[in-house]
Amino acid sequence: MTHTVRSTCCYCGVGCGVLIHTDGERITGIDGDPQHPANFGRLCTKGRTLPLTTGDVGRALAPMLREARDEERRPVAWDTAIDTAADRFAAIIREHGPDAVAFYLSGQLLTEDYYVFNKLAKGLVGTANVDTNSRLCMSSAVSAYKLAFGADGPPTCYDDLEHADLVLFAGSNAAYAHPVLFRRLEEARAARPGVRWIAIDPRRTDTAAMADLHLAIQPGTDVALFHGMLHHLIWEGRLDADLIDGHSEGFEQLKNEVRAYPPHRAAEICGIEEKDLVTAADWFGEAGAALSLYCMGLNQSSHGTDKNLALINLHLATGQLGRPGTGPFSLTGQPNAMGGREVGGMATMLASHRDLANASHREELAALWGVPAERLPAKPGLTAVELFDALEKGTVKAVWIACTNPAHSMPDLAKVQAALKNAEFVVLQEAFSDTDTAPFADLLLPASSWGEKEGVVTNSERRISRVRAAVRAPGDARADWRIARDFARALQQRLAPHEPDLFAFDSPEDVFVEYRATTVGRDIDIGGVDYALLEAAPQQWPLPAGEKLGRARLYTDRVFNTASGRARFHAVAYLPVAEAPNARYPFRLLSGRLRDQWHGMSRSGRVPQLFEHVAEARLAMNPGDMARRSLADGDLVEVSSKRGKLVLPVEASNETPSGSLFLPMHWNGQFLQDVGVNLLTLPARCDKSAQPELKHAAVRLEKLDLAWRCVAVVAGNVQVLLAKLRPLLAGCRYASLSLVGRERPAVRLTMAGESAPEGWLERLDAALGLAGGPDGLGYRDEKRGIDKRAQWQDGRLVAFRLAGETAAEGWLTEIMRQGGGWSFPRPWAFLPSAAAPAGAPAPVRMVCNCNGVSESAIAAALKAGGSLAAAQAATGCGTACGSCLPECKRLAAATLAQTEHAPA
Ligand SMILES: Nc1nc2c(c(=O)[nH]1)N[C@H]1C(S)=C(S)[C@@H](COP(=O)(O)OP(=O)(O)OC[C@H]3O[C@@H](n4cnc5c(=O)[nH]c(N)nc54)[C@H](O)[C@@H]3O)O[C@H]1N2
Ligand SMILES: Nc1nc2c(c(=O)[nH]1)N[C@H]1C(S)=C(S)[C@@H](COP(=O)(O)OP(=O)(O)OC[C@H]3O[C@@H](n4cnc5c(=O)[nH]c(N)nc54)[C@H](O)[C@@H]3O)O[C@H]1N2
Ligand code: SF4
Ligand SMILES: [Mo]
Repeated sequence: MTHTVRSTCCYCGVGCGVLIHTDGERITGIDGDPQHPANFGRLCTKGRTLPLTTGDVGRALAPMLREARDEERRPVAWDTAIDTAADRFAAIIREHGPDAVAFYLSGQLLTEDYYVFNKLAKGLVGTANVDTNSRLCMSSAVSAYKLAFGADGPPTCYDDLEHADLVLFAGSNAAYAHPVLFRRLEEARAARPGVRWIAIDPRRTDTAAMADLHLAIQPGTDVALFHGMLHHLIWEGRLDADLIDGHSEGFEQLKNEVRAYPPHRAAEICGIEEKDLVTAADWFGEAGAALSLYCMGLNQSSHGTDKNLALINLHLATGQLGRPGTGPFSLTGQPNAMGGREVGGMATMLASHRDLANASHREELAALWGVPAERLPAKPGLTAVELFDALEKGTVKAVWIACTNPAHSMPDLAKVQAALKNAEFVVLQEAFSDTDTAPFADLLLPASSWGEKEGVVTNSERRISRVRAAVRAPGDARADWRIARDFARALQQRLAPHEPDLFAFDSPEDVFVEYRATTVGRDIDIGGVDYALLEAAPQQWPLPAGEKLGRARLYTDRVFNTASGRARFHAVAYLPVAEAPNARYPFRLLSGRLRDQWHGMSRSGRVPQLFEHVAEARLAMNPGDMARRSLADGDLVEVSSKRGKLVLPVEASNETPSGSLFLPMHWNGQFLQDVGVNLLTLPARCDKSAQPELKHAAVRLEKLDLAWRCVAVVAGNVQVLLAKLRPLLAGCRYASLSLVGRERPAVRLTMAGESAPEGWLERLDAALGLAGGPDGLGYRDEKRGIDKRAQWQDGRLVAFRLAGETAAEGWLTEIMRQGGGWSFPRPWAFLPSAAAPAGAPAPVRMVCNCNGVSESAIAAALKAGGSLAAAQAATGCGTACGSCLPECKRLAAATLAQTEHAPA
């Protein structure tokens, strides 16, 4: 029976509502929920392709346990898995105390999952060693909101996107990372002339390219910029005296601090023109409503909290908050980063915005939980980086990791790998079985995932939405809240058998009801919320019992959550990045997101069409820097920092400023020979938020001449092929996997080394089934080290593998991408040159992924129609999810300018 289930997208913090279509067994389709107030029916590329990521392949299907480190894991029954885990944890806790164990969670867990884990750690075990990947993501925003306003949480809502006259993107590439919000902003700007955008980003991102003013600051200099802007506004007298005098404290100290940042000096620190800084300040000061959207460019810094505070200072000083279209709006990254903060899902907080250090907060919570107040830790536990350090040192002996992939996403990965190797017992609760963390797990627990689980998530605007199951989980996978509950009960039997069952939950709703009780009377009071209400319509917090609607905006009355009720200015000083470029490591390495991939790609990396925007890992470099170093597109380089090195091809990028390099965070050991960018990053962190400086590391480059290359492209079941090819990556100097094509997708493996590794080619051919057959052809020139194979089926090229001479890979790959149609003599597959034979399809760069429209098709339609609107009507580009609209607009500007200047 086909039916439709309302739920929420599991990717980003926009929190789009979705309608999942199912035949009862499988998820068959998806649409944006027209009624959901985050997206009103829109979805981005990632959301639209979610059904393609479901099914059994690649999933963790049964609990897997190994008795000893050098053994293979073997499937076990759930009872055995839970009892073993409880025995191991209980023994360690008895012998070494509660702080010898730790939990490492995720902003992608649902609120109920998160709540159970936190109660388990803080209320049962009595440790605050429960941190999450939000430490790598939102913790600077949390610290700054608390310091400035007295409580965590953005004072803003999505409606503000439509009311803002000035939108300031600070360290946010919303065009890629929050696409549906970006669509709303584009529409708002189109509807209301006079709306201005400023983007602050060292790179010329799609977001920056669309802005009216792009401040391409030197990485890490945001505090100087915001202080310079405030200096100018103070000088111009554009301040809100009522807010400063009547509702805040600390302005005089800030004013003193800011004296040191006249615009010319601030601009010099930032490496921008003084006039641009002044323009930005003027626009901010003049705006009827100024809204800042900020994200990892501010947070992921050793001064992340200060960057946030300096921006909040600007809003407070000019009174740009508490009204429609105004406010400092921290965009959350993960779908439930906010929910994690609500339930106290970090080492530095307790449930419902309570503080560990506050004795009455501990007593309140202990009473609600029915546990002795002394059990609740009074001091912060280990934050992410500290937690893995402690595992390495052996002070923490067991770790429970859920819904995150730290062996890819943490900084300084060599250390994290050593920590996971050194741990006595590692539990990993994962939906997929092939992640970079999985090999370290002594116990791998299969989790159900999107489309299979129930609960709630809170998006960037404090809005709680229901997440609902449409199908049953594959294999033996179980819901995260349930795994946490079963383990918690088993552990309680061992540690506190005489206390009443602390985890008497029979459903996620039971958990929600208990969580709700902890919020009553707090700033995030959701006493008026239940599942039924959320199913009718998602709600913003706070929403206390008796009220009908959540609060869209906070601090509208200028009363803040501090003891005095006043907001606090913070006189922070600008400090440079922790690791400045130097003679040995002259480049700054930046990292961040691609439009169509999600983090470690365990989900998005299964969808061939999500590789069409960016096909493989490449290090983006400014063309001028490349020319100075005699580097050409595709050349292999070894990029290294003090901590590690990685071999990758370089790619010319006008987005990347001279002196900087950019590597997407996504690529990892499932797609590359090594775990990716975080081999190079550093563990330095913000002293207020403990958030690491993932965005800036000093690195150097060395061109490599790896003479022996091999390229293979093979069509078929890409999941099966990926699994077969992954073991071939490790040990190569350079190797990269990606997916190619759409209707007849293929896997592509590129590899380079000094020579062919012993037996590697034979293993490759065996994995790909290229060992021969009637429709296959081979070519070998042993003297020159050349070995090529190709295979056809029903007149189509279905596989080729070139070793030792790979020049023809470009056009052959293009043929595969376009379905394999072959109209040449077969031996032409072994032509030595890069030039495609006449009749071979021209290379296609896909811009619009939803409708499959290429760059050249858009350019042709632009030339024919004379406008973007005409091109859209002709090709459909950018008319589905709109993620490619910024790129379409850039193409239109370039193509139409060319046609105008072309001689008639
Ligand atoms: N497609 C996609 N969307 C996602 C995600 C994904 O994996 N894929 N992940 C989600 C998550 S968890 C998060 S946290 C968000 C992240 O969303 P964003 O923070 O918007 O994305 P990033 O690309 O990490 O970083 C944003 C920008 O910060 C810039 N930057 C680097 N250093 C500095 C600096 O010193 N100052 C300033 N002002 N800018 C700097 C980078 O050049 C980059 O363009 O995205 C969410 N959405
Ligand atoms: N250099 C650099 N490093 C970064 C960043 C950066 O910008 N630069 N960004 C940082 C940021 S902001 C973030 S948020 C982190 C993200 O880093 P991670 O949290 O490591 O990223 P994911 O790959 O999303 O990991 C989530 C895991 O949970 C699994 N999973 C999916 N659904 C479920 C489920 O329902 N239950 C369970 N149990 N598992 C599930 C997925 O398969 C996946 O392996 O990376 C950080 N690291
Ligand atoms: S913007 Fe895209 S990824 Fe984010 S919630 Fe919406 S559909 Fe999902
Ligand atoms: Mo994040």
